[in-house]
Amino acid sequence: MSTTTTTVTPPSEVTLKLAFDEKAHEQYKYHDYLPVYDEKTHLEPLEPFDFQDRGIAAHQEKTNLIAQDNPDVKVSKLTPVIGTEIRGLQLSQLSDTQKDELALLIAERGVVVFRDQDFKDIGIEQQKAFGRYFGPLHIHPVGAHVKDALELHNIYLGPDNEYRNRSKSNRLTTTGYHSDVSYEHQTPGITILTLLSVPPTGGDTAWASQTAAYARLSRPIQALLEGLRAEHSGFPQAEGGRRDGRFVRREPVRSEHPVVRVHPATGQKALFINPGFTKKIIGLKDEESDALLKLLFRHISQGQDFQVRVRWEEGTVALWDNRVTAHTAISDYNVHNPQEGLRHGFRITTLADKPKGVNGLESTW
Ligand SMILES: O=C(O)CCC(=O)C(=O)O
Ligand SMILES: [Fe+2]
Repeated sequence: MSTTTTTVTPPSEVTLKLAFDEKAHEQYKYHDYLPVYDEKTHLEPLEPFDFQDRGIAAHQEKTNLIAQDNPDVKVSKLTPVIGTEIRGLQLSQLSDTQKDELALLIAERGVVVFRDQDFKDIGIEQQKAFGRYFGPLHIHPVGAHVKDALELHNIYLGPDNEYRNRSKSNRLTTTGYHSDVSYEHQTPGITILTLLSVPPTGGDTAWASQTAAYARLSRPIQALLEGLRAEHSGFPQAEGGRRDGRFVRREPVRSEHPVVRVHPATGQKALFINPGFTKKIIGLKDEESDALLKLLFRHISQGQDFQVRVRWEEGTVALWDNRVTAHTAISDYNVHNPQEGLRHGFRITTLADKPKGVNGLESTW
C-alpha cells in the first residue's frame, strides 16, 4: 500500500494531501497530529538571523532546573558519556531560567529525555511557543507535517505511509545517523521530539556524542580536521522527495561547515559531519575525502561506548542538541503487524548559530 491521496480543504483553502489512511484512524486520540502535506505553500530561502544561545545565560550548577532538595525530581545519567533522564518535571511548566539551564544541560549531555510529560496535550500553539524560546522554528523543506502547523514535522511510519521503508529498501539496515537538516546555513540547535503513540517494543532512537567522537581521535587527526570544512547537501533529500511525488516547499541548499564545531555555550569541540547529509571534505582529493569520511562515519556509528539508545514510553519527550550529537531512528518493528503497534509523533526543530570552528573557521556557502 502506498501513501493515500485523499485531499481535504481546511478553512485557509490550502489543499492538504493526507499521508495516512483516514478510515483506520477515525477514533485516534491524536488524529489532528497525523501526517499531511500542504502542497501549495512555497517557502522562500531561509534568511540569516542573529542567534543567542539560551545556554549562555544559564547557571552552571542548574540549581533551578534540578534542585537537589526536591525528592520528586529524579535526574539520572543514561550513560556516563551521553544522555540524561528526568522524571518529575513538566516541560510545560518550566520558567525561563529553568529553560536556560535546560539548554545548557542538553548541550552538555547531548540528549535529555523527559518522562511522563503532558507536553503532547498542551496544544500546537503552546508546543510551538516552547520551541521558539530556544530559536526560530525550522520548517522542513519536504517532510510531512501536522495539519495546522508546518513547523511540526511529522514522524509516522505505518502500513499506510511507508516512505521510509521504501527509500531504504535496498540497504542492509535502516540505521542512518544524522544531525537534523545539517545542510542549512544556520543549522539546528535543539530538536524536541514527542511521540504520541509508541510500539510495545522497538522503535527506539539512538544518539552518538560527537563531542566524545572528536575527543577519541588522535591529536594529529584532530588537528587536521580542525582546519577543514565539509559540504552538507539538501539536494538528495529534495530530489528523493520529488522522485516519490512529494511537494518540495523550499528549494534545497548546500553549505560548507567546519568539520570540528565549537559549541557557543560550552566551548566544547565536536565533530560536525554525519552520514546523512555530509558529502565531501572541501580541498581534498576525492579519494582522500572518501577515505576520511568513511573512517569518521564508521567511528560515529560503531562507537557504542559513546552512544545511548532510548526506549520511548507514552509521554516521553526527548530534546537533543544537533551541534554535538548525531542520531538515528531504529525502525525494527513490522509496520504490517498491528500487534507491533503504531509509532507516531512530531518533531519541533529550532535553528541556531552559523557554525563556528576552531581558530575562527566559519561556514560558507
Ligand atoms: O523517529 C525518530 O526516532 C527520529 C526521527 C528523526 O531522526 C528525524 O525525523 O529527524
Ligand atoms: Fe533526525
